[in-house]
Amino acid sequence: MTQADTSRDMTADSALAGSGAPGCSADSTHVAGPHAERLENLYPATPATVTRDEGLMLYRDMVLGRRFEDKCAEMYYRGKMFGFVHLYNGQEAVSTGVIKAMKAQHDWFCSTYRDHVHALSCGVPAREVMSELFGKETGCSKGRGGSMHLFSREHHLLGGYAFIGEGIPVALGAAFTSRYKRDALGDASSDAVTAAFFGDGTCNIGQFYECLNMAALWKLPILFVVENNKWAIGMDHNRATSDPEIWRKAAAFGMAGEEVDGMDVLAVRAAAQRAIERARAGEGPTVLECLTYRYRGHSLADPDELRAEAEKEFWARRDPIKRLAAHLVEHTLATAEELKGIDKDIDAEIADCVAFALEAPEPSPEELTRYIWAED
Ligand SMILES: Cc1ncc(C[n+]2csc(CCOP(=O)(O)OP(=O)(O)O)c2C)c(N)n1
Ligand SMILES: [Mg+2]
Repeated sequence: MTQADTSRDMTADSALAGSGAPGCSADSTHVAGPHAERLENLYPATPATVTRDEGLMLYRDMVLGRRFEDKCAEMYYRGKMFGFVHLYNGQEAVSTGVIKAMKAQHDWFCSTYRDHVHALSCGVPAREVMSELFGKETGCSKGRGGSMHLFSREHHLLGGYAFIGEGIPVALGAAFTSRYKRDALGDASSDAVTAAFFGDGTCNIGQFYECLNMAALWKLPILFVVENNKWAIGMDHNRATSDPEIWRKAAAFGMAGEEVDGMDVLAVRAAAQRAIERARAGEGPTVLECLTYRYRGHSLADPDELRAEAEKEFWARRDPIKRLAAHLVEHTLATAEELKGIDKDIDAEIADCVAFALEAPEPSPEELTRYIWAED
């Protein structure tokens, strides 16, 4: 039985088990709409386990992402950043769950315009990310990219991309390279896996399907990580998509597909680990659809007036950071004081990165045309 078959079976079970899932008949879920109902009806995952060290590392990464983004909002409204800025608040479990399941500076990552937190999870220093957002020379893209174009060769971040879907073929190329080095050039150590992150709205454009096709055909080691936050700017996913269950589209290409609670970092991590294992074993790609939600508007220029309060409250109650904190305390893996200590350390790191970025130099005008060609 293929993974795609397994996933199909899981859905059949889930449909049967769905009516008994906790909270699915609650009014609050119903009011929050079909995306919320889907989350409540998810096939109950085997509870994921985590060690103390791993749990603290995951917690730290999510808090870093959250507080970094909150600081970005503050700096944007204070006029320190310009251009479009898209924040990731609410979706942290996806970045942390997937990227921390992969090998730093070995595997490859490709993002979108909503890329700050992906960069941080990849290990790009907060100083470099904040500097980039201020257009400074010390930024990870030397101040030439800005919010939507973070890049780090050192941390294998292949870029944030402003056009939706633009990063998917780039990620496919990285996955192809990894396979080509091993199979055609005989480098047995070439086992890198690539993760491509993109949103629900992006799954309605051609590049997504073209890349799924090639990835399945060549059994490429890639994870198509769909961050289904229900909205594509102001378009409700359920109004724009023939079958809103994106993970099912994997089966049409004969590849594995899985849906996961994207507000549960342990569940995301466990699903990512399964997909990574398959990819490294030469079993090919996976579509991993993470059901999640962005707490803020599409960008900081969006007043966020379209979305229902009940829907926002539903997702806020499932906050991934609070959820992991509760898990760690409940399983005596950490105390509330220890977690507060981490929060404090992160606040210091954020204050440091802002001070660093404010002080950092602008790119020199003499270097206006530098970094356009590869030899630079
Ligand atoms: C090729 C292209 N078409 C249209 C746009 C305009 N656009 C910017 S964001 C966006 C919605 C994307 O939604 P989704 O993929 O769900 O990502 P999210 O913003 O929710 O993370 C669109 C259509 C674009 N950036 N690129
Ligand atoms: Mg979306």
